[in-house]
Amino acid sequence: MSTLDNCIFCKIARGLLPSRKVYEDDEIFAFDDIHPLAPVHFLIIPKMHIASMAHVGPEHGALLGRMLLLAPQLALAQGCRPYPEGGFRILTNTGAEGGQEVAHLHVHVMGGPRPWLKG
Ligand code: DGP
Repeated sequence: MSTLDNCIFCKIARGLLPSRKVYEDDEIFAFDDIHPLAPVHFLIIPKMHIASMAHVGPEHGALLGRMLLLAPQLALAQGCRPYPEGGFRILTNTGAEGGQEVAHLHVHVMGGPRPWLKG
């Protein structure tokens, strides 16, 4: 599996940096965001280093599909109320103008009672 030595999310996925783990399997790791914008706010990442959504290709289709399929399941497990009263937001910032700060592909999953800090 390709990882980058100087990537904080590669280190978190490998357990070299602490995080509050939400989920883990062979390919995927999920953990609470350190600066939550909502009562529930976690990140789903691939364990392999992919810099952003601008770097994905057809070979990543199954992995991305699995990451997205996990979101509703994990959102409920982390305390989001069911659709339609509850729900959640899925967001992936990409590149500088897309607001991406960490150059390792991650899907934000946010939810819980409003108001939230943003949006
Ligand atoms: P983005 O702007 O989409 O690249 O969001 C990066 C998010 O990652 C941001 O909401 C804060 C979070 N984050 C950054 N560093 C760490 C860390 O070391 N641990 C955890 N748990 N989250 C982090």
